[in-house]
Amino acid sequence: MANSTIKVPNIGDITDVEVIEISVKVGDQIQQEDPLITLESDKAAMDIPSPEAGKVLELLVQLGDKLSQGSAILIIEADEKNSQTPSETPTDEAIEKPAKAAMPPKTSPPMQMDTPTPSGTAHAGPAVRKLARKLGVDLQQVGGSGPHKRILKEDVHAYVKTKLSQPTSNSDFPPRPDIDFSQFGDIDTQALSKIQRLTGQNTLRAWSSIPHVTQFDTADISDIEEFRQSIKQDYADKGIKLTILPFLVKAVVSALKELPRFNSSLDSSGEQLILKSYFNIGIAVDTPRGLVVPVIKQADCKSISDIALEIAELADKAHNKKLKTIDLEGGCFTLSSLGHLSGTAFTPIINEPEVAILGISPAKMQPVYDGQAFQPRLMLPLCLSYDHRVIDGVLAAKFTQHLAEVLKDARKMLL
Ligand code: CAO
Repeated sequence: MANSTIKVPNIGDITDVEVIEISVKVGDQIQQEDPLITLESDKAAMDIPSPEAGKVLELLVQLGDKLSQGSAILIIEADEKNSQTPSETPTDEAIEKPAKAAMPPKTSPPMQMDTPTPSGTAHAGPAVRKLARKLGVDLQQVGGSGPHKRILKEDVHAYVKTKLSQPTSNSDFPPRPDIDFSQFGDIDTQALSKIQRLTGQNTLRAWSSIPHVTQFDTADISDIEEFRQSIKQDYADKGIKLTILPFLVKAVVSALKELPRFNSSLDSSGEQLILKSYFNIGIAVDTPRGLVVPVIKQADCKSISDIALEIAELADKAHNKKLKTIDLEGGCFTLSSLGHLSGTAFTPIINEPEVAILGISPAKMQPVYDGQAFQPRLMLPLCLSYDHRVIDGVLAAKFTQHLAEVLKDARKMLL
């Protein structure tokens, strides 16, 4: 048995790299490829594995030492099998040879390099790095709960568990690193409701898989609003809350009839377009538990007051957790109104498998030039997001133009 000095192998062009971890102690029996120390430069961290098996006789480095290629790390008493043949004798020269994994071409980064992220280099010991490699975990994505944010085995296991419990997505986004926000100030952690989690999954899938474009336009609703105000109280006396929304539902039905491509869905292969001859309009309803979209079935066959009643009923059911699956199925097109709140425009996310959605922001009085003078008109912002695989910009412009026409003169909805 021979004593051998193990030295830092070829680690690329970097020198004076700090020892941040020592993984063995005097007396340890080590195997070939067992990590001995971890070096960390300002750009990366790397494990130095043992090129030979044997027993550690003496440590020649301390934490904080700066090492370069060829620096002595420790002395081992090499195992017998290492010294059985002359070619395998662990002479200093043989041991100085970089381990297989530590032999990058000059132009390549050194072995086991963790590329840095804006949040810094991953701090982890060799055992944790080994575990991460085994599980295919990128340590840059794992938050460290050990001293100085060092990543522990438990952190790697927790990361894997979290990843496995997350819904899969067809996107290739790199996972977001966990951040301990409490280091910056007080925090309060709240679980998302089931509706919020489902909405999150659905909107993420739609947003990542559908090429969205949003067409903005305005509609002059002065006359409709004047009409609505004139009959609103009568309807209220009959228990019907007549808002602007039922008029918008009717206008959308008219536009869907005019431009049937908006009343369609792509099949799951994305190669066939399914055109629908029914007119079911979803209405986004905000509830304390999240957003739900009940559907007004056969809106083309219903009067404005019927639709007003149904919106009120569905919104009431949504707030009281009374919606059934049937209330939420079969939509062709969705209307999302933030009209009672504020804002000038927004970009709604398509309610897949539909191909378009209309967002409504609050109507505002605006000066509109009629060719001779500016007139005060109540202008309603329209925000039409559409699936560019199915609808092109010209069609989208025609859709909002049609909406604007029928909303300006409600009689056109009857045509
Ligand atoms: N411009 C001006 N006034 C508007 C308007 C608009 N775009 N939209 C609604 N209004 C008016 C209504 O006409 C009504 O006026 P009156 O008091 O004179 O009758 C008033 O604002 C209140 O309307 P409302 O909000 O109570 O009723 P609604 O029929 O317009 O909407 C509902 C019902 C259930 C859709 C709505 O309450 C809601 O939940 N909206 C949120 C939808 C949402 O969250 N969308 C975003 C999805 S993306 O996160």
